[in-house]
Parts: sequence; C-alpha cells; structure tokens
Amino acid sequence: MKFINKIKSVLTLIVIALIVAGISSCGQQAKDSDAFRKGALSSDVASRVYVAPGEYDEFYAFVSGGFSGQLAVYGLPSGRLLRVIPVFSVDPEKAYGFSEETKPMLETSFGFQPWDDAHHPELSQTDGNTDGRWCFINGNNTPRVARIDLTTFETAEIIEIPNSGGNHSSPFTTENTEYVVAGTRFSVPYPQQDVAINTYADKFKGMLSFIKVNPESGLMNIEFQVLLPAFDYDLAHSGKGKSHGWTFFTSYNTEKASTLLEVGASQNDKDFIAAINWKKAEEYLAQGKGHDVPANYKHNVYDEATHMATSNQMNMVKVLLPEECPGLVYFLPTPKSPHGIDVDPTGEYIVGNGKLSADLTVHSFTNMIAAIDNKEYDTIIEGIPVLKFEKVLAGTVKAAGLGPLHTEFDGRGNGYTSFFISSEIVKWKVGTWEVLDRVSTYYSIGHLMIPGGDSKNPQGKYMVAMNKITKDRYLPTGPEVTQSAQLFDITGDKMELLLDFPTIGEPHYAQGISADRIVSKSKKIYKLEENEHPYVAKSEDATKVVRDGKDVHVYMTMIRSHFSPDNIEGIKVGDKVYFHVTNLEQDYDVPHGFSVMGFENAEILVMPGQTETITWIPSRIGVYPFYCTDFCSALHQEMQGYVRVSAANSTTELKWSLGE
Ligand code: RUQ
Ligand code: CUA
Repeated sequence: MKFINKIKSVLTLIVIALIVAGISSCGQQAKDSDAFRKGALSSDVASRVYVAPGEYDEFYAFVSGGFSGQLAVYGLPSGRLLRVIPVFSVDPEKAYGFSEETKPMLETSFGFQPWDDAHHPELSQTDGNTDGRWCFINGNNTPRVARIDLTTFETAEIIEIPNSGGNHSSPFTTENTEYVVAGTRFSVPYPQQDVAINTYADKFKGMLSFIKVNPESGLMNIEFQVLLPAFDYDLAHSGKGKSHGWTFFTSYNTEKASTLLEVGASQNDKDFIAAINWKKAEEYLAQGKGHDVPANYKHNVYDEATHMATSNQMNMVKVLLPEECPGLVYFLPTPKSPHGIDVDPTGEYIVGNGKLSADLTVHSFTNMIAAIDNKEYDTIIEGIPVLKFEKVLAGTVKAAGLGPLHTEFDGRGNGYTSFFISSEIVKWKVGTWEVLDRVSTYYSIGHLMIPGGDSKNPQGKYMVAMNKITKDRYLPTGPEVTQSAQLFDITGDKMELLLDFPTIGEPHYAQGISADRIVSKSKKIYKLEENEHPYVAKSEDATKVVRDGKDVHVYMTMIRSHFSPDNIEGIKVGDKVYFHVTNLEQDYDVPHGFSVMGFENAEILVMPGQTETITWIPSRIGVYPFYCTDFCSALHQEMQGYVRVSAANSTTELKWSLGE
C-alpha cells in the first residue's frame, strides 16, 4: 500500500514536471508571437509606468531580497530601485555589520551571523490599514524577526526566535500590530537535544511564537509560544474585522516525515490550517498557564540617540500547551500541502492555497466559529480538535490553475491568486468563487503583492508578481539571469501587464504603500544636539586622540570639506585604533564617508548629525592616507588626511592637528 502511494506520488511529480516544461515552452511561443509583442504591450503602456525626471513615484514597494538577506525599496509604477536596506546581512555600502555600532545587530545565540535569508516583509497596521511606521521581515535560516524604522529606513531591532527552525511563517501582523508572529517551518527537538533523527514523530515539536510590539516605541518581545505537533508551519496571516483576535498558520508534512519529504509529506489528502485564538492565549497567560521555559536567544536593539546597537542575552520564554488551554488552537483540514494563507479584507474568508491541489479552498470564519460551538470534530490530535472540513468550508475556486501559492485582494471584492505550475495569476470573485480573468507571468510566479493587499483596505491600483524564473526575459548575464518582478494594472476588468523590472536576490513577498503615508514622517537629518554617542565630538574644538594602553580613540569630525584632525601621529603597529567619526553637517542628504588605506574593513558612511566607529589594527609602519568616500562638494577630492604608523616600540609622540 505504502509502495503504491509512493508510485502515485512519483507519478504526480512527473506530471507536474511535464506541465512545467510545457509551460516554459508555450511561454516562449507566446513571447515570439506578434500577438504578445503588440497585444499585451502596445498603446500607452510605457506612459503609465513613466515617472518623469524629478517626479515621485506614487507607491513604495518593499521587496524581500531572499537569500541576500536584505530588503529592497522600489518606487511604483516606475520599478526604480530607491534603496537597499541591510537587515540580516552585512553591507559594505552602509558599513552595516562592519561599524562598531551595527555589529551587535547581527549577534545571535550562534555568534555573529553575517548572512541570512529574508522572505516576508510586513508593514505595521493601525485598524487594519498600513500606517507607514515600521516594516517587519523574517530571517529564515537563523530564526529572527527584524523591525525597520520607516522614518530612517534603517533596521532598528532584531529578535531571535528560540525553539524554532526555519522561521518561514513570519512576521505577519495583527490588525493593530499588537503582535507579529513567527512559526517554525522545520520542527526541531523540543527541547533541542542530541537525538536520532528517526525519533522525529515523538521528540520533535512545532512552535508558533507571538511577538508583542510596543505601540509607541515598536520594541518587540516574545510574549508567548504555543507548542504544536511536529508539522511544517509554512505561512500565516492574522484575522481582521470579525476574525480579529485569531491568527492562521498553514502546515504541511502532517505525515511527520523526516526524510524524502517530496514523497513522504505528500501522502495526506488534507493537511491543516492551525487557527490560534491569541486573545484566549492572553487570558490563559493572565491565569498563569504559561510555562517558563529556559531559552537562549538574542535581542538586538539600535538606539537612535546613541546611534548604537546593543545585543542582549535572553533566557526565558513562556510556552502554552494546547491540552491545558482548551479553545486556544483548532485545526482546519485543507487540501493539499497548503502554502500561503490569506484572509480577505472583511476577515470572513480564509484562503488555503493548497499547492498540490487543483482547486483553491476557502474557509469561512463564521462557519469555523459555529463548528467550534457545536463541537463538530473529526478527531483530536495532541489536545487540538480537528474541525470537520465540510463544516468550515465556504467554497472552492474550481480548476483555477495548477499549484496555487498566494492570494491578495483588491478591496473591490476580488481575490488574485498566483499559480506557480501554470505560471499565471487568476482573478476570482470572493463569495461566488467564479474565475474572472487570468494572465500569464514570466515565469513561475511565487508571491504577488497589491499595496495593502493583505490589509482591511487594499490600495488596489497595481499588482506586482514576483517570479522565480526569468529565463529569456533579460540579456544573459552568465549562468544566472536577474531575478525579476512584473507590474500589472488591476483597475479594469482585465489585468494588464505594464512592466518587468529586476530585483535583488530572490524576491519573495513584498508590501506596498502609498507614498503619502511615509513621506511626511521621513527623517532628513539627525540633530547634532541630540547625539548621545559616548564618543561624539560636537565641534572641531572637541576633537582629540586618546591613548588607553593599546587602544587609541580618535574623536574625529567631518564637514565640507575636511576632517578634524587630518594629521595624526604616534599610532603604533598592533594598536587598536577606533575612529569615532561625527558628521557635523545639519543639511539634508550630505553624508560623508571615511576609509583608511590598509583597513581590513568597509568604509563608513556617516549621516548628518551621526557618529559612527570603525576599527583598525595597523599591521605595518608607514604613513597612510584616509579620505572621504562620498562625493560631497566641489572640494571633496581635498577631503583627505594622513595617519602615521610607527613601530610598536617607537617613542613617536601622540599628536593630532588640522591646518598646522
Ligand atoms: S514563500 S513562493 Cu518564502 Cu513566502 Cu511562497
Ligand atoms: Cu566629504 Cu566627500
């Protein structure tokens, strides 16, 4: 029986492979045909994405950088890259992870991690609307959640998630950003321990984490975790409106396979959506039902006043056990290995995108509550009632496409679902489940994004497709072709392709927001008088060089177009030289950079009013130039200086000067 199932699964995979091959070649045919060239992209399309020189885009798009670990900011509709925000990976352009101030941001319980894989940006919301305050994003490999401050477009905080492996179902927000969530994709031994992998089914556990967000400061803390069976928890979205108070997570591998998952995790006809009642969880916590469980994780916070990050060691989490907390968790059976889970703007419909299913399953929140009230259970697994499928189902979008992954909404009663295998987006009517339109993507779309498309009030003018394969869409650049997104106009009955544009890394999810919700809050400078950096020099008079054993602290300033001091002598081979460099400018868009010849480091780029520190251990005697790395004025080339390095045992006196 097992063997027959295996053969069946293998057959399914072969069919899928054939379909994929077929699609790619028909994509090529479509592209070659005149209809494609003229039909899809003729007329005024170019003018609809054209943003004239000096004009602004209407929307910001925050697109994950995938395996680059970063977050890229684009303007829409132009598709112009505005900024790469370093989050989980070092970035020499901004000295992120190289400056002393930012190094603590990348500390984890495994030590300094210079890289991660970032998948899902999620904007903060107030009353279910994107509010332009913060953007959260998950670190997938070493489980973490980051918060980016949208006044500065800098990473402000990173918290590690213990008892988790592959933080994929993260960091989706609740309606008022009460919480962002984190679910383990890979179940791991709980507690983590040295056990045989074939003990998976009983020694491994799934964990879903709720991270509380301070409504004023944005600061995060892990409020509680819920212990679940060892499935793979893939994606999440929270309820809104009537379903506010609940968060839904998809799962696959309810078979609990620990090897060859492509077969072993594709056996069950239905997997589960885990529905967590987080308001109930708060009640149980208040009753003291949370278990204090030792945990080892880091919480890194960047302080804007000191311009410095600190990494804090955390030792405890509160864990809730479903069998002790009735009503906390329910399972909703959902065909078949669901990937994305998406809640419509009203909060009534919960879409489970079953990636191996031909149909799209939509559950009803009202039905779910009725099924809970009437105890319509199929069975109970590890204390969690499994609701009857027919009792929670709202409807299915029939034969919509192959390989549904993700759904977004336009706020006009329509859903848009990406289909990876048939490489298309299908537009359908919420409530009647009829297919209204379909459009090809080039090729193999993963996520799609409508600004606010997972909020209560989508700003449904454009839609962005994020594709996994680009093949022939761009000039070849060696074995790897650029990653890519595609922009569609969705204001009419038919979706219309407007633009292809390259992205950094692999674009997974994205978020979009109208520019007016961010622009007015954007910071232009850091005020020098508010700078509380311990090594700040607020004027040239305050600059100095201080030796403390082998440590040398240089309190340096920069202003158009010189450093103070610009001549330094008395540094010795083997010293640890800290350049604490303050940019005295108080003008918008005037950073200065700093780098010394022979640095085993990046340069630093210091914003107006900010202090940053870069360390240097000189290894050879000589006189080394340093210079400003950012073209800042007509005399930028003159913005330079020298540092003299003497032998370790020399008696060269420590001195510094400017203009002498
Ligand atoms: S995933 S292609 Cu990392 Cu969000 Cu669905
Ligand atoms: Cu300062 Cu160039």
